[in-house]
Amino acid sequence: VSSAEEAVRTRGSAAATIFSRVIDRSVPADIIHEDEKCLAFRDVSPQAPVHFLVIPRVPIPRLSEATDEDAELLGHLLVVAKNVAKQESLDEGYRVVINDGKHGAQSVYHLHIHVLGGRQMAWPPG
Ligand code: DGP
Repeated sequence: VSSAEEAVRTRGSAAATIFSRVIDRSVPADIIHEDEKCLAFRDVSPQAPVHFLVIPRVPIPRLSEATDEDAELLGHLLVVAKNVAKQESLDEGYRVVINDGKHGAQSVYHLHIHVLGGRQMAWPPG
C-alpha cells in the first residue's frame, strides 16, 4: 500500500486523484520542491511561462473541506509557494490561485495552489 493510499485511508473522505499518483511517483512530474508536508511541480498545461502547483501530501479534496486543524499546513503551502516562486526567479511578481469546486473551475479534487508568473497578469480573471 502506497503512502498516498494510506493517507487517503487515514483521512477518510478523500478519493485518490492523479495527484496521489504524482506523490507516489507512479505518474511522472517535474517536481521542483519536496518536503515532509508537500510537493511543488510544474503544471502539465502551463498558463504562463512559469506555472507550478503546490500540493499537500495529505489529500484534502478542496479548500472548502480544510479544517481549523489544517491551518499550519495551509500556511506552510503558502510559504512554499513564495519560496519556490523566488527559486523560479519570479522577481516581478506572480499570481497565486486556488480553484474551489464547480464555480471555482476546480478539476482535480486534491487541494492545490497554482503559482503563475513570467508574464503580465490581467484582472479580473475569467
Ligand atoms: P484545477 O482546475 O485548479 O483543478 O487545476 C488542475 C491543474 O492540474 C490543471 O492546471 C492541470 C494540472 N494537471 C492535471 N493533471 C496533471 C498531471 O497529471 N500532472 C501535472 N503536472 N499537472 C496536472
